[in-house]
Amino acid sequence: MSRNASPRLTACLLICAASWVGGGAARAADYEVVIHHAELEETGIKPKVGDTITFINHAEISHNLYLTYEDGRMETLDTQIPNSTKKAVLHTAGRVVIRCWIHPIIRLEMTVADAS
Ligand SMILES: [Cu+2]
Repeated sequence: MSRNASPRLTACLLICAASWVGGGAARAADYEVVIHHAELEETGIKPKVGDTITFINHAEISHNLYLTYEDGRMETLDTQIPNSTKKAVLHTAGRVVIRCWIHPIIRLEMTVADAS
């Protein structure tokens, strides 16, 4: 009995692992947005829920970016010194506004699509 159950379980695990890995790779993308002196690079990207945005500070000053989602939730990325990176995983569909606590002139807006 256990000789029959074991191959079936193994097959199931392989299929599950393949769909998880494959699905994950297809769903989640990684985008990079460069911060120049006092502006965020306009990328025109169209990210989805679960995608990651890496902010790269190429300015000679520190920034402190924060994301505001359409439902009002906010995420602050903390102080970002020159030549450092910060990552944000987009967790809600809809409009997201990215601004800097230190430099209110900095603003980038994007629309996050559903994951599916
Ligand atoms: Cu700033």
